[in-house]
Amino acid sequence: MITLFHHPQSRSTRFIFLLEELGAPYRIQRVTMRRSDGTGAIDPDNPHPHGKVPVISDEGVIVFESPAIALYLTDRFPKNHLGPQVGDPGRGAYLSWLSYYTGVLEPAFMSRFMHMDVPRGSAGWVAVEEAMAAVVKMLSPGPYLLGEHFSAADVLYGTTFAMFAQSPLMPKSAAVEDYANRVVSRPAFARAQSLDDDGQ
Ligand SMILES: N[C@@H](CCC(=O)N[C@@H](CS)C(=O)NCC(=O)O)C(=O)O
Repeated sequence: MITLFHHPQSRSTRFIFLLEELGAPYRIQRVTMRRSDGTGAIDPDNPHPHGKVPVISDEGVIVFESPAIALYLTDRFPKNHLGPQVGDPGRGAYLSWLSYYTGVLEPAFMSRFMHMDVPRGSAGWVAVEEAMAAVVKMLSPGPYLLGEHFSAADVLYGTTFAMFAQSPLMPKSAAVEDYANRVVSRPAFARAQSLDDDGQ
């Protein structure tokens, strides 16, 4: 049984989506967290080193950081084929785009949010336009990031793009909008939304 340490409307919501897609046995443990408005506090029951979410526990095995959790879960629950397994030629792209999510894409958005130029050649990430151009290229021909098949990478990217759809931080792209809509119109996403804040 997987325990998802969760706070509503946060980066952990997308892991309810993934766990629903995987058909994995799980429970949600709701935790408090520090919020951007200065309210909230780290929950002493949260095993994350900084009190962040998401975190999972698989019978005491703790995994944190979204790409690591996505990879762990798709390896652990391969039945619904949400991540290429070891030996599959698609595994390389899967690992690359999972890592890219927190290594490049999120820092690119955060740099833009902070009005910070990305120092070329020394930062490990790139400006948001350059990152999004790479994503758009990956989405052609689509329909998903890795091509034909929906994967846990789409859970990370699709939910992020849906959330930022109206944000000035996000370069406008019809391909990205279509992709985000495709991801969040999945039934498991709707189930996750209904479980997000159910007071467990
Ligand atoms: N790099 C982490 C980021 C996790 C993260 O920052 N989560 C936010 C919620 S969306 C959080 O826990 N904030 C509370 C805090 O920073 O103390 C991941 O992708 O899993």
